[in-house]
Amino acid sequence: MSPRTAVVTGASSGIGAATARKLATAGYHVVLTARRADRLESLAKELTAAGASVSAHALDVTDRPAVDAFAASLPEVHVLINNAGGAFGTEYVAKADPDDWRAMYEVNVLGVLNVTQALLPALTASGDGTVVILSSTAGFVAYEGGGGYVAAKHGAHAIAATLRLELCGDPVRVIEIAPGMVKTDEFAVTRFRGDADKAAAVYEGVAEPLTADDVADTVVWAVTRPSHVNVDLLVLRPRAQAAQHKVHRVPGEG
Ligand code: 8X3
Repeated sequence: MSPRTAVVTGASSGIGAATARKLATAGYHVVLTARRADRLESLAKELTAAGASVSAHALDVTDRPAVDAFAASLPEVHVLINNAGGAFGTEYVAKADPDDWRAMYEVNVLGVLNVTQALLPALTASGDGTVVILSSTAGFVAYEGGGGYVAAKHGAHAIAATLRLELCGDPVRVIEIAPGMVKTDEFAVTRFRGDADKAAAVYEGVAEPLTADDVADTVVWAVTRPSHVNVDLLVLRPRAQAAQHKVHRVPGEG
């Protein structure tokens, strides 16, 4: 039997790269996509050398014609991991730049729409498709300075919830994984526009924030449940984070 094909967006780093690695280990043919072709190529090389079946496609999920061309190039798709996303800026609503909000809506909401729409025919034709949307706890709770990201992730949650209703009766399940505090190389640095000190302060004193591997583990667990089992929505946080504003910090930790 040929391996099932899984497409991962934002696969060049963080949760996307970790998920691609684990899907490859689980026996999937993994199609790596992200904007940064050089990083994709090195991940593809690493996985191929380890015996995995992978291919790499440079792709910006906000570029619809490129997404359509990418979809047309795939012979089959069984699993789509909508992971590409990000937060840009921490300004309060009163001061936020609409361009940042637009960019967050583009990648976190329209990016998911673009790729999901383009691959849905193939996912349905597979007879056993799975769409995963990596949302965030920001899809459920607001916090100061989070405005544009919170709005966008509420949008990502809305796509998952709506699509699940609309696909009821079709052979495609829709899984939403909503992580809380995850320490990755890039998420907070991007949010703080490259300010590594401010990014590090997010995790200060937190003994064990989630890692990209923790989230990838959960994504792959959900995807590999039997086809009739749909993990609708899974919220994942570190033990030290009981709620968005309730984070246990110990000086010297983290
Ligand atoms: C990232 C989690 O708390 O920064 O999606 O919104 S949070």
